[in-house]
Amino acid sequence: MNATTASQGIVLNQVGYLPSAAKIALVRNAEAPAEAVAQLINTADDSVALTLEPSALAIDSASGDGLQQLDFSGVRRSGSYRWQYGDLESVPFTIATNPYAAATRLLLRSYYLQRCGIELADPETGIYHPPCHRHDGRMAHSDSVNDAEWYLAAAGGWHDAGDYGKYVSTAAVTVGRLLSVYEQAPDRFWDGQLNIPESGNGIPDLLDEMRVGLDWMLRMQRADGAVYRKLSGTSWPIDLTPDEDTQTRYVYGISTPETAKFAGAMAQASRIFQPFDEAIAQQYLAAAVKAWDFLATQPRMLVDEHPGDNDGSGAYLFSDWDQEDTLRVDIDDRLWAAAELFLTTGQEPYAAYFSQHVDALPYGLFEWKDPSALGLLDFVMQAPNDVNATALKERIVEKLLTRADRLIAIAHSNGYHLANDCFIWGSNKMVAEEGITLAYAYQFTGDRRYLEAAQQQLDYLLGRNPFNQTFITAVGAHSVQHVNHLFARARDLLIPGLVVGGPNSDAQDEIAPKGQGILSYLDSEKSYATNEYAIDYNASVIGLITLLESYVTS
Ligand code: 9MR
Ligand code: ZN
Repeated sequence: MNATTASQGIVLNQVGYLPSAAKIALVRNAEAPAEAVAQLINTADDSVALTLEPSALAIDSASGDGLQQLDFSGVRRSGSYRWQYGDLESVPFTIATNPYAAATRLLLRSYYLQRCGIELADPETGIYHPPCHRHDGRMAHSDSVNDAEWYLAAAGGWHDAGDYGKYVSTAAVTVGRLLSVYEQAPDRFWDGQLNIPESGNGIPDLLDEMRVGLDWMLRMQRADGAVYRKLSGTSWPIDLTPDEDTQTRYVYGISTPETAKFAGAMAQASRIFQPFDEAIAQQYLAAAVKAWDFLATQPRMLVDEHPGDNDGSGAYLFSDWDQEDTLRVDIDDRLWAAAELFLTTGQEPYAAYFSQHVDALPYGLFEWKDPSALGLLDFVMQAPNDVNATALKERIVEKLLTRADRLIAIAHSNGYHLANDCFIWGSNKMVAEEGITLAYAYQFTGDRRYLEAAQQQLDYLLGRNPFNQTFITAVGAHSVQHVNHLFARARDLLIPGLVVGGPNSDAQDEIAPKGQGILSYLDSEKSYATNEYAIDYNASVIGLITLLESYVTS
């Protein structure tokens, strides 16, 4: 195959489509073949299910690809199919009532494989490591409550990403996104779904897994309610398995953004765990209130950061690499906390903070840099409908639709119909989150244009992209192979169900091509800035899939 043919092909969602979904495959860079029509072939008996003339060629300026659409949304019959157009062929894919069940399970199960402080012995994949990081952690610096000799017992939780650091910011938004979709679609998550050690305890496995993150976060709270930001070593544990990473691990300073995110996730968890475990629900609420009360003593954003803090772990703060305006303030974090505390307690002071600040913020992209959108959304979905709340909800939905309309315009302006045109670190998570916003726009209006655009964000992540590749390990016919993950690299493992960061023009790793937008991506285990996995990336993709599935009524 020469370079030209490598960039030719038919790309689509390799996992498949719900019967009612919009289904649009893309023909890439075809030279006009002798046959004028493309054929959708049913792989069961090689019969032709549909013939279609591809749409007129359009050049996608983002990738340089010449693209033609094959819109087969009208095909609803369950089965296994592939597209053929001249010499070009797609991978086989399905149309099914539950096409994403296996992928969702792998995506969810990945958290179990990321657990820290335990011996990992997974009966399904055979992945094993002895107990790791049991002595987490020592204080990195003295502060007003604890001195540097202090040992803060904070074993447990999840390794954040391909490295073994543990961070409150990503743990909180991961729990936040997943509990939010659980609350809206509880039937999609059940006990025994994931085959994890807690399966069979009467509690949905998703909630059991979220407790791993929540209970670790509890340990990161200081006696006065403030929350420490992260726990990690002082150097990156390259080539080491988790148990081989025996360096001393440190707890780094408190901050108001992390304290607020902690309060948001804990308050949310409190009401969701209430029917299952009253005692833990009370504990989560007490922790959330204590965090909020600490914030009340600190009206200004505060971050206890010292030189060298980021030598062996990520910053997750305003930094050379992350310069969004929302990282200069903590009002976005506090808004999420206020929303969840109000929804859980019904108490006035939280409602007052929320309604006083809600107009200061747009409906943004939910992530560690700005979690406010989840507070807005959960308020719309969960707040009781009294007069005040109804008016507020209308304003929030308006904000959301303003964003969704902008997303539709962006999606129409590029050939892969991406609602995100900002290719920075973690762009895949941004694509998934914009898909979630579009999905809610559909839910609030019934306008299928939003639903179709939401679907196309998932299609991109699952293979309809310039790489003809899914961005999730072990999902789809051509899945990402060389994920940047220290454990996987050290043992040459394929850990299934990991979402990677995706195209990143800054390509800080000096491995992926720089400055090429959607093409700044490389499936290389060395490309930590485009091909690393992180817990929050998985949460966004699980959220998008769950919403798309939950809208299907027939
Ligand atoms: O996902 C994070 C992304 O939003 C930031 O831009 C980037 C640089 O600060 O960091 C990403 O998170 C990484 C963390 O800093 C260190 N461990 C791996 C994380 C995923 O790549
Ligand atoms: Zn560990």
